[in-house]
Amino acid sequence: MSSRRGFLQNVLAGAGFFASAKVLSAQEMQMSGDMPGMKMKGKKETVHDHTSPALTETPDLPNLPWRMDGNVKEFHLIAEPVKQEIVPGRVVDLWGYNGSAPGPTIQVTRGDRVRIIVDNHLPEATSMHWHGFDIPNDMDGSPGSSQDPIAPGGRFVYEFTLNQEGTYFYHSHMAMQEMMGMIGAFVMHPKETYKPRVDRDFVIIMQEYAVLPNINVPNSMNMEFNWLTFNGKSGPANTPLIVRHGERVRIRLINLGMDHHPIHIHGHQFVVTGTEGGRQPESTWGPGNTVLVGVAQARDVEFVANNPGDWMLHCHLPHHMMNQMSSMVGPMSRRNGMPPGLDMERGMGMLRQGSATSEENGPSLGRGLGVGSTAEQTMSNSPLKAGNPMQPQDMPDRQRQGMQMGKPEVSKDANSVPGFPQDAFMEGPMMAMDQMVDKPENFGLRPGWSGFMAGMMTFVRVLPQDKYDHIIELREKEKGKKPMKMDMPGMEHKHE
Ligand SMILES: [Cu+2]
Repeated sequence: MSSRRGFLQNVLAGAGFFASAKVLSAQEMQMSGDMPGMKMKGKKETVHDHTSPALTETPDLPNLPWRMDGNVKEFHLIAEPVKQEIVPGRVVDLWGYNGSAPGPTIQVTRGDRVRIIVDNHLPEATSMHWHGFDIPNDMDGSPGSSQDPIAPGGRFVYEFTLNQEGTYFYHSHMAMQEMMGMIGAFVMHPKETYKPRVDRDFVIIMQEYAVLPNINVPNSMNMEFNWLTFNGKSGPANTPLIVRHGERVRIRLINLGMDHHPIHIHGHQFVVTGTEGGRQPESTWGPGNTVLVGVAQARDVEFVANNPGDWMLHCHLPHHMMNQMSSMVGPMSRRNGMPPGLDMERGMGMLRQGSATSEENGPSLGRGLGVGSTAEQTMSNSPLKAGNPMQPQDMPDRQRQGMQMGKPEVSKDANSVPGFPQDAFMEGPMMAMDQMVDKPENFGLRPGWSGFMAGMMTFVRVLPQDKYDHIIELREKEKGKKPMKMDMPGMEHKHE
């Protein structure tokens, strides 16, 4: 086995095939694209192939291209540090694959022989586990038992035949690396489509990060999280799921983090048609609109998009519908206002010991987690200045830029109501940034929408034909402006 692998590596390295996955051209991918539904029939494909399954779209993430080597479908994954822009202006240092966290989505068909070359460009050892795959033990990617970890700068070549179908994923089997982002979707399509066939097929991967203010690296030890992502983006930066009125839709939900997420859809009832173990028999399908996706689980849901409109799809944990939750820095914001009877220095909240980011005065996330927050804070949902909510000019330029900064509507006596404020400064006009997250898929949303879509939230936009066509047209124009994308050829044109 290992000598064959070594031989292969040499051949590939010699041929210069895999300096980077990005060298695979669109043409190569197209030529090797033997996936059902991907064949280009004539110049413009207008007719669906109703016997093969719909290809999966992963909003905000690319598909992983492949090449055929004989009868083997060959993929190349690079584990590496990445800069992931979670929302506009918030770039976080994560670890992922081929430039993103999560990594690109892999799609195969039942029966495929698959080879995946994994290069480790991380500063430490890693391993690649194929979650839920029925494959030989020495291909399982369990560090220390089925293989040695892949050393920094090293490579491991996995090869197996897949006789499964459903929603699977790949991830680093090093626990803290998982919390740095190291996962990607691995969809195994059936040879022939299920009935009823879905018209649209989406993947959403859920992750969570604890990123304290003024730092770009998540604290992977923390147990409470202030950035909750779908496919590496937090609302309102997610690209909505665009579907036509009347289409049957599948959404494949995958969760890898420290929390379980109850995912809820508005305006529709769905059925759970699959788990991380594959397809469920139709006799198990009961209607629902919220599905709990536990850690390391996948849930496929299907529904007919028979109710037009812009419908929220989101995790229903209240704290997962917010961005960047953290308490303020410094003694004034972390104690109960100005204490009476103290000298001016202390009364004003001047630091007497430690720094602004010390354990005592530093930023924290929610309740009792990590540095600086062993106790509940007796503080409200700032910013709080009696009767005078924070104004746009109070914000740093970077934040103000592109934000709409409308005034929240609060009653005259708001400050006298115990509990105020709750959402007044965390949701709504103050947080709206429609222009910052503008993209074709957001066209026509109600102005100010983005102020209410933080955290694990996106839309399923169920559109009449003309609106749908318009958005696809805008998307095409946008694509023309950008350099080459790594999507599979044929894929996005399929439904036009
Ligand atoms: Cu959640």
